[in-house]
Amino acid sequence: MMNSRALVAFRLVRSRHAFLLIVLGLAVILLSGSGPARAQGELTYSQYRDLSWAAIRMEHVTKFEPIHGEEGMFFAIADRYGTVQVSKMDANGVRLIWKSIQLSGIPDEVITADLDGDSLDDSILCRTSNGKVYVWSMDGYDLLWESLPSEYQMVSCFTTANMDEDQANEIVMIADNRIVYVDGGTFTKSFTSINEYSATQMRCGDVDGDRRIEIVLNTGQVVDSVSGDIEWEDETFFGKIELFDINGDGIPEILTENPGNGPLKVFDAGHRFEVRFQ
Ligand SMILES: [Ca+2]
Ligand SMILES: [Ca+2]
Ligand SMILES: [Ca+2]
Ligand SMILES: [Ca+2]
Repeated sequence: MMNSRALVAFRLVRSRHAFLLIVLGLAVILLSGSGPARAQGELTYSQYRDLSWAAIRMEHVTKFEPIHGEEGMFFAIADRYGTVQVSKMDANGVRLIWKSIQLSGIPDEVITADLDGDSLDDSILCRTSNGKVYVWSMDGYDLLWESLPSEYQMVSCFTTANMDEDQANEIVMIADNRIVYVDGGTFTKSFTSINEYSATQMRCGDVDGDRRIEIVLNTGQVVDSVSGDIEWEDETFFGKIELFDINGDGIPEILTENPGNGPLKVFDAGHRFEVRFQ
């Protein structure tokens, strides 16, 4: 009797021991697997490079980081059939996350932007051939704002920048040849220029270091953001422009080039001359 009970107890201990060993073994497998599994979620270098090139070079493609810190990257594509689609790319591939409603017109450009002014992108913006602008939240893809159907015939370019005192950035655009600001927090129109402009690309920045933001147009005008008047237009820019502080002095230079062929020109707007790198 005692012997059999001792045997049962021994078997019980042995089976518990085996059970603990199995649990321990599984834990080791899971833990050792969790390292590589996490790493596998991130994009490969070539995935990231290909996505970046497409997003930088194409006006119908833009990319953004997951806003809750997940692995991978998101990108939005504005297709010719009138929708904006968001997909997620990671090491496992690409999967569609969200598709917009049918938009009015054919998308001309999609961008991501920080509208609340905390320096982190929070919104996806699209302008279409019908003069419509749409804004969606990156967190849930709610439609935050759309311009009224007959408000503008044509929105030829847009960007975002803080054009006034409040923290929210403005949507800055050329709508029916006038520079228009729409507050990115309330989506109310806060400025319409009297002068008309015909640019197809615009960038905003304090390009002369006077602590007032300028609007730089690819037609060659540098426009004061408060009055909407031209500050400088001695030079004709090429088709594409970017603002970039190329010498690190805190004031962005105006970089301009033609799509396709031709040279780069760099302008110092403060001194109103072309910068020569020689
Ligand atoms: Ca933000
Ligand atoms: Ca503002
Ligand atoms: Ca300025
Ligand atoms: Ca500079």
